[in-house]
Amino acid sequence: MAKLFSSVLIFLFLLPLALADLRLGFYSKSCPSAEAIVRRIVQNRFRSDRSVTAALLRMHFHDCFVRGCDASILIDPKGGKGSEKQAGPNTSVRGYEVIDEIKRALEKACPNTVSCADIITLATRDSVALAGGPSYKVPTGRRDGLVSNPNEVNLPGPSDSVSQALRSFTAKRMTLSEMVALLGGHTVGFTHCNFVRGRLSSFGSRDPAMDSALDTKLGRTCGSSSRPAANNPRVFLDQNTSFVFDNEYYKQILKKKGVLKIDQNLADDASSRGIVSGFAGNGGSFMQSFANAMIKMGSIDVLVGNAGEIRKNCRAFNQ
Ligand code: HEM
Ligand SMILES: *[C@@H]1O[C@H](CO)[C@@H](O)[C@H](O)[C@H]1NC(C)=O
Ligand SMILES: CC(=O)N[C@H]1CO[C@H](CO)[C@@H](O)[C@@H]1O
Repeated sequence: MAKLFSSVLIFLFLLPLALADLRLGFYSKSCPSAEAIVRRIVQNRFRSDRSVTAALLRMHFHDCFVRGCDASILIDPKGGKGSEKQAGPNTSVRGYEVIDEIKRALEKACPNTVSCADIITLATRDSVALAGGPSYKVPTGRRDGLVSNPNEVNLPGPSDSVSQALRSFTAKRMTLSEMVALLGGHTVGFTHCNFVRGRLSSFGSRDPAMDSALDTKLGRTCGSSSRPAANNPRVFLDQNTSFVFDNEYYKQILKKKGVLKIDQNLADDASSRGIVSGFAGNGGSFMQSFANAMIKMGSIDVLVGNAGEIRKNCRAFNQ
C-alpha cells in the first residue's frame, strides 16, 4: 500500500515536469507571430550590421554556459548588486540593444508571454542563417532566471588547451565533437588584441603555431610591446571570410591561421585534429553538426514550466 502510494506520488510529481519541456513552436497558440517578429528585427539589423551574427552567437554561448540558457547574461547591474555582465569574460559581449528591440515588439504583440531566454535563442538561430549558416528549428519554452551573479561566470579562456576547454564543455554534458563544431562559431566575429598579443612576435613571444604572415599582419593592427595600438583594437577571428558563416574557420586553422590560441589548438591537438579536418573537408557536415550542437547547447539547464519568470524588460528582474 505504502509502495503504491509512493509511486502514485512520484507519478504526480513527474507529470508536470514531463509536460513542462521545451518544444517546437511553444508560442504557436500564445503568440503565433513570435518567431516572425524575431526574424524581422534580426533581418533589419543584419542589413545594417552583419556583425550581429557574431554578437548574438557569443551572447547565446555565454548565457547558456552560466546557469543555463536563462537570459541571466542580460541583467544590468543595479545598486551595489553586480550581474554576469560585469564578469571579466563578459565585458565585450554585445548585441544587448537588439534583444531590447525584439522584446519591446513582443511585449506589444503579446505581453508577458515570450521569454528573453527564447528571444536570445531564436534571434541567434535567425542571424546564423542570414550569414549563410544552417537554418534549423529550435524548441522553445525557456523561462527567464531570477539570478545573475558575476562570481558564477566561469567560461573557458582564449589560451586554454583543448583538454582544459573540454572540461567546461563536458561539465555541460557537451562532447568533444560538439565543442569543435561550436567553436566553428568563430567563423564570424572579432577578438580584441589583448587576447592575441601573447602569441605575436611584436609583443616578444612569437607562437610558432601561427603562420608568420598572419603574425606580421596582426602585429600591424595590434602594435608591439613598446607601442601597443591604442584602445585595444579588434581583429577578425576568421581572417578570410570574416562575415560569412561557412567552414572556412577550419580551413584557416589547418593553415596555422587560427587567431586565438584555442582556435589553433583545435587543429594541432591529436584529439581534435581529425574532427577539424572532417569539417574543413565537408561544409555540409559542419553545418549539420553545428545546428545539432546549437540545439543541444540551447537546452542546457533551462527553466521550464512555472520556474523562473517571463521578464517584461530583459535587463531587469520583474521584482
Ligand atoms: C573554448 C571555448 C571558447 C573560447 C575560449 C572562446 C573565446 C573567445 C574570445 C576570447 C573571443 C573574443 C572576445 C572579444 O575580444 O570581444 C571570442 C569571440 C567570439 N566567440 Fe568565442 N570562445 C569559445 C567558444 C565559443 C562558442 C561555443 C561560440 C558560439 C557558438 C563562440 C562564439 C564567438 C563569437 C561569434 C565571437 C565574436 C564576438 C564578436 O564579434 O563580438 N565562442 N570567443
Ligand atoms: C578564402 O576563402 C575562399 C572561399 O572559401 C577560398 O576560395 C580561398 O582559397 C580562401 N583564401 C585564403 C587565402 O585562404
Ligand atoms: C557590458 C558590461 O557590463 N561590461 C562590464 C564587464 O565587466 C567589467 C568589469 O569586469 C566592467 O567594467 C564592464 O562595464
